[in-house]
Order: sequence, then C-alpha cells, then structure tokens
Amino acid sequence: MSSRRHFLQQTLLGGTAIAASGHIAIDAPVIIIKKSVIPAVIATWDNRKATTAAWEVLARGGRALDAVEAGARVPEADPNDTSVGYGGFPDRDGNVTLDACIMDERGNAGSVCFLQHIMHPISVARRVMEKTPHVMLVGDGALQFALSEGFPKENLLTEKARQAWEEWKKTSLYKPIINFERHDTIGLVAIDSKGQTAGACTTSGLAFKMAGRVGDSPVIGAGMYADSEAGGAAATGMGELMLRTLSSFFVVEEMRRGAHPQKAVEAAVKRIVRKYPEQSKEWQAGFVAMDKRGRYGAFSIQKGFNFAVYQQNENLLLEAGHLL
Ligand code: SD4
Repeated sequence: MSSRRHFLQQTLLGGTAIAASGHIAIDAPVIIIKKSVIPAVIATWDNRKATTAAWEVLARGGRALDAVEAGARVPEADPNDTSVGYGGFPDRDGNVTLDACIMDERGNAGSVCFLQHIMHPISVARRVMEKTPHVMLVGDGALQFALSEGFPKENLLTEKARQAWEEWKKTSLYKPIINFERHDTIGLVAIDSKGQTAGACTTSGLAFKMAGRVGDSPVIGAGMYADSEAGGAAATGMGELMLRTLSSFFVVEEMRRGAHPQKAVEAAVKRIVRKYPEQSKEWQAGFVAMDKRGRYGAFSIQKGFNFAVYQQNENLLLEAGHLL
C-alpha cells in the first residue's frame, strides 16, 4: 500500500466523519463522501426513527410519498416528542393544535392547519390532497373532514404537556426559544429509486402560541416544497421568518437553477438574515434540502440545528452549519 493511501485510510477510519457537504457526522465512524445516490431521505433534527421508517419504504422500492408520510407519523405518535402530534405542547389556552403539509412527486399538495384531536395530521393532509379538489383545510373544517375519513378523535394533551403548560402559565412569558429541546418540527424530503421527490412537514407549532396562530409548516413553499424536477426542502424554526420569505420554495428554485442543496439552503438563510437582521439574532430558522440526485444540504441561522439522513443503508445524524 502506498504511504499516501495508508495515510488516507488511517485518516478515514480514525478521524471525524465528514459527509457530502462538509457536515460533521456525530456518530458515524468513517468518512463518507456521498455523490449522486438514491433512494435517500433527509429530515430535520434527530429524527432517525422517522428516517428509518421512511427508509423501510424506500429500500423496498416504495414511493417517496409513502416514505415521507411513514416518517412523519413516527414523531406524531410519540408522546415524548413535545413539538409534534400527540404530546405536542398546547397553545396558551391549553389546546393542542396541529399543522402539517405534504407534496407528491407530481406537485400535488395537501395541508391542514389548526387541526385538533387528530394524532396524524400528515395523513389527513394526504387525504386532503388525494380526496378533495383542495389544498388546505383549516380548524373545524379539517377536523370534520378527518372524522368523515375515519380518523379517530383523541385527546392529544399528555400529562407531561399539561404540566409544562401549567408551569408556563406562572409567567406566561411569550418568547420563542431557539432550538427548544433540540428536537422540533419534522420536515422530510425523500427521493425514491425512480427519482421521484416528495416532502412532508408536521408540527404542533410554537409552544404556548397564541390561539389560532399558524406557522410555516402547513404552508406549501414556506415549511416545505418538493418538485421531482429539482428536489425538495423543509424548514424548522420561527415560522414567521419562513412565511415571509417562502424559503422552502426558494431553496427548491435555487436547486432547479443548478445550485447544490448546501448552497441553496445557505442562500435561504442569508436572505432571511439580510432582510430581518434584528429578529435573526433572536430566532432560529433551519433548512434541509435534497436534490433529485440525492445530494443534500442543511443550514441554519443559529448554532444547534442537526438533521438525519438515510442513504445507502446508513442512518446518519449530522450537525448543520450555521450563519451567526
Ligand atoms: C412553526 N416552524 O410553527 C414551526 C415550529 C418549529 O422549530 O419548527 N419550531 O413556526
């Protein structure tokens, strides 16, 4: 073995893992240089259980849409995840209100906002997409539709979430916290083995938010956007920033004109910080993106955003770069 090759092997095996875009891999043992590899799935935060569920669909040749739905349903059903679905922290009146959206490989979209009592808003969003001529259903209309589709009506406020709300009421301080608990809204993008792209996003929104407040997550183009011609993107953080900039759509358009997903997400973060420099000091916005070749990127305003990627039989947790 040449000494150079020997040195490289030593470095690869002994060093920190670096993935496609230069992210530091937290728990992968070797350097992994990923090029154009599909199928693949990416998710915001440490949602490796969700990427596993999505991968199970993708690995057997399944559809990207089924993969992102399966992934999103994992934190939705997890009572310990306090920012998504069952167990999500309530609004300031004590009601758990959920937002979600989904897009398929042909650009069809479905969304629900301010939905209560239904554990799987992502699946309701999919039914809106597939069974109605509409894109978005809100509040009681969304609930009635879900019930008519056979979704069970449930109490989503866990004891843990109720206690946190009681605690919050002592001060009622209305201040979004950056990287709250380091797991949050899940946004997923999957590319299946046919190269089809789909995306999903689901959340209980900001903890103790104003009643009726809806963030970016259910808004197509803000919280998530997917297009098989280019790729997909999803967002997490203070939704008001993404709502004003339609950042997930922006990321996909950057990839459409040839940008690497990493450059695309960096451009979205830079746009936000340039337009809202004061709020950017206080708030977080983070993005994941994957292009139709399975190349990916992630970036955020503030430190502390991580993400999961399942590709080539490996489920990685990676730390995203940040601007400030
Ligand atoms: C929202 N973007 O409702 C969501 C919440 C979130 O990290 O992602 N928090 O604004």
